[in-house]
Amino acid sequence: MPANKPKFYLTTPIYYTNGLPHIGHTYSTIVCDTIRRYKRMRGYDVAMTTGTDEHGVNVERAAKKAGVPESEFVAKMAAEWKVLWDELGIPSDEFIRTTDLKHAHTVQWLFKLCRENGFVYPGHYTGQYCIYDNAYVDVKPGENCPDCGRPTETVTEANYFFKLSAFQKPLLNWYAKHPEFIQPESRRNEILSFVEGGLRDLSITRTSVRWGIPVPGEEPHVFYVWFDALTAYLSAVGGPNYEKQGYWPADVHIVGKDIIRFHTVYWPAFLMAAGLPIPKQVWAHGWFLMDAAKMSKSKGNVVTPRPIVGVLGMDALRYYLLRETVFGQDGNFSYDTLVTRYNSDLANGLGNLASRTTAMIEKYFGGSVPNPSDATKFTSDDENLDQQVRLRADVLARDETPMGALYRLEELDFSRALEAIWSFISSVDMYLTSTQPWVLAEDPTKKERLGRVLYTAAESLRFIAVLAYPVLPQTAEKLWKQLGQNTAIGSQNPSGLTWGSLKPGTKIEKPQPLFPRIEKAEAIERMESMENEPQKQSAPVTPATPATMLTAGGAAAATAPAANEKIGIEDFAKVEMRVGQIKTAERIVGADKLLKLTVDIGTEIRQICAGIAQYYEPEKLIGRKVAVVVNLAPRKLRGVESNGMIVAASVGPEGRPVLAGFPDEDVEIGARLK
Ligand code: ME8
Repeated sequence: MPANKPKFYLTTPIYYTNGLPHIGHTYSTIVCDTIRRYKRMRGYDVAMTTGTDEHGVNVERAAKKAGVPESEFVAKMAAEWKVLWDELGIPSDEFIRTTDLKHAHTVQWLFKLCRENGFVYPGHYTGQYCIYDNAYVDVKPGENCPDCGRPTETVTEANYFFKLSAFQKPLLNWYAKHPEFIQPESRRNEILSFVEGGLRDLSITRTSVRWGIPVPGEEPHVFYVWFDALTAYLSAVGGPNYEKQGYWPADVHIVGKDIIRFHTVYWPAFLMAAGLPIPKQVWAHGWFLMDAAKMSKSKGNVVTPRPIVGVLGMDALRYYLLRETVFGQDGNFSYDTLVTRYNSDLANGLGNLASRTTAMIEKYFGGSVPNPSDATKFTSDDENLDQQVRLRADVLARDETPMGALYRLEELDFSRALEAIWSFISSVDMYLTSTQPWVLAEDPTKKERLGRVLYTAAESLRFIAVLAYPVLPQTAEKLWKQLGQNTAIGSQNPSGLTWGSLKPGTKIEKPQPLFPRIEKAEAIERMESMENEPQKQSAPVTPATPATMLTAGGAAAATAPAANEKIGIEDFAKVEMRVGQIKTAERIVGADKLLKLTVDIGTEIRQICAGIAQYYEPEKLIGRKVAVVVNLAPRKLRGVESNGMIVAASVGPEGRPVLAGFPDEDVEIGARLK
């Protein structure tokens, strides 16, 4: 990988830990993951941060109600969030908790800079506060929060104030100079008129709350949760040493429209006061509604992702959320439309095109991609049809025309990008219907023509796989493999797609359905009954697992059963562990924790990434025998494919990895551990 890849940094909101993720949170995270995959394909070195916002009076009270210390309460919740993202295949590159020490240091440093620059002063605040939104609100005592409608509380306390009023002009100048900063346009107008209306100084510390980051030397002051939480974006990529990592300023903060003001007014003002770079863009998407109301835990109208993923798969959820709603606008969620989309667009649309094409190549050409003969010569009427497909494919893969899916992805216009791809899918379907390859197959003199038609369909599928990958990563990868491609689809640059690159003779895989059709009523019933089951604990409550299987950040602990839950021997037997020998080891540019290893496991040499770079010198690992989980599905870590896991003990509070090994006896490479 070239060392000079441009960096791209994006973030989800740092979610509150007072509930578990629902479809709304999942949407923001899926959006970020889609952008991350897209940008990686386009050659960027991308980092994505998500995390948990764990301080504040709300958490203080929730922990009290649960009868546990705050730290225990938030640790359990944060683990749940992290596990869910890992399980859904959308883990962040940086998962920041606002209770992390490195984060506390960054917040205190930011405050110090703002104070040294003269933008902080002591005072007293009396007014109404909404503990749910963590916002000071301009209402009278006894009135409800104008944003969420819940009761407000009167707060009187000594605070440090931030001179937000001094930033009215600098902010307006910033918005004028960077019209792309607030997206979409409608939100920009809303913020402009808010700031033009004048800004009042903001209390950024609190003395009536205990559960927060202390203001050094000023106890009992703790930081106001938004001063704290926003800073997490910066702590995740180096904090005071952000320049070393090179990801700051963020390229885009993806947020819901509920928190746009904090991100486009407070946050740039804090950064300006401290003299730090301002993020390039804040993109506020709309809300998912249930029965016309915002889906939210407090209203009890939430839908969670696990049942949907369990019944229809993660790609179906990703497709539905990104296709159904224009990015930036509100959307309605319903199981009914979800299953309708699944059956029409995924099972009948993409799934059907893929299976009919691969099945015909299997049947008529023994599973080898046929030769298109001269792909540039178009003579007969039929061949004009070929040309049309080819031209449409070329347009789809362009980023300078609004008809191109790439253009739409670049604009974060996901629904139209998908619309363009799906309209191409139906034109390829129509092409097959008009050319009737099954009729051509009956006439041996038409064999060449038949080959050309099926080549055209298969090559179209290759374009579709690459272009759909950011949204449908699992499906695109399956399709890619079905087309006999053995490169990593995630590193294909879609703008480099060239018609005719699919090699004739390539062996395709046996056709397998990408999306089995599903009966609507049954699917809905299954999802609803799973949704109504009591929430299953999926995260280990304490991280006291004795051995961690290491890839990045020990993600394997993610799906471990709770400490007291027993598994049967048949469960253990599913994990295939073998003795491997490390052949090469190198650091990965831009990933401080990871080493890229090649490991001989007896039958083959595997590439495996392990999160041990901070504890092991690569040179010293060569020749070492290790325990390897060999039947783990391959995954990408920092853009590098990892095909297995190295087993290590996790030692001490930091979880220092110590490689499991065989120092006393000589063991054969490839021997199974049981
Ligand atoms: O606000 N539709 O955290 P939060 C779409 N901790 N998106 C939704 C949604 C819905 N119905 N409900 C939630 C906080 N979201 C703060 C953020 S950032 C420094 C601190 C998404 O857990 C959306 O992105 O309440 C929204 O902005 C975010 O979750 C709010 O998450």
